[in-house]
Amino acid sequence: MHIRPIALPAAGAAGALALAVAPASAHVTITPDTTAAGAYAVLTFSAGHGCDGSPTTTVAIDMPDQVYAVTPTRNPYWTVEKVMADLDEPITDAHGNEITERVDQVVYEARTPLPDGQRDTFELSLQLPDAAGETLVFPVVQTCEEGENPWIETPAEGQDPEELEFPAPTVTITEAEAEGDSHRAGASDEEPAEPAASAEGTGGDEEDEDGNGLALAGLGTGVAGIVVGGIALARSRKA
Ligand SMILES: [Cu+2]
Repeated sequence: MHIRPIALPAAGAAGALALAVAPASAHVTITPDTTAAGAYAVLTFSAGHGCDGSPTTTVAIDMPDQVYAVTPTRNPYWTVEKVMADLDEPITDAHGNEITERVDQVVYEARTPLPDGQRDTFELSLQLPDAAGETLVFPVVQTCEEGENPWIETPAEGQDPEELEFPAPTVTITEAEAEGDSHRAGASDEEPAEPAASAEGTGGDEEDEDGNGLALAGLGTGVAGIVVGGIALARSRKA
């Protein structure tokens, strides 16, 4: 229903390639720049056609419950509005701020309707939840001058998603990236071993034990100055 034979004259190699992936690319889809758990991602939604030939006037994107904050990218052909919803219970974000509402929906409304046969994209910036393996569903209702396409279907247990007429676009979250752990990654990449890296090679607790050892050695001498020095050294090593 969403693949029109009339699209084929765009033949050539590109046309053949497009045909091979047509069922997915013709729908409303999401291209994420990252899928890593907890990462800040830009999700690019694309609408590849209107409603049975009618130009698109509104694209309303529902946010999954696990997403609280969204920053939509401006698009000169559309106005954009965030529809907020109160949370049942306030939550505290990573900066310690109390959050009482979340973005429930992002609505793009066309200043100039998007003609059928042309595509446009809508970018949403948001933090992916720390939920590797979970699939986020973003139901989209595409409204046209005549009719609408409710991209809200999800496959039933065991059902082939390709069978759906109006599948909701989704993003499946993958394992978090090992960012901020770069020195560990370096250690396993055969870079010159730093003292900390070699300590890790013989056991993760080595660093703490070093610190305790210094403090105890200081106590053993009975000289207060050395104890203080040992503690200071232990602290500086931890920092
Ligand atoms: Cu389609």
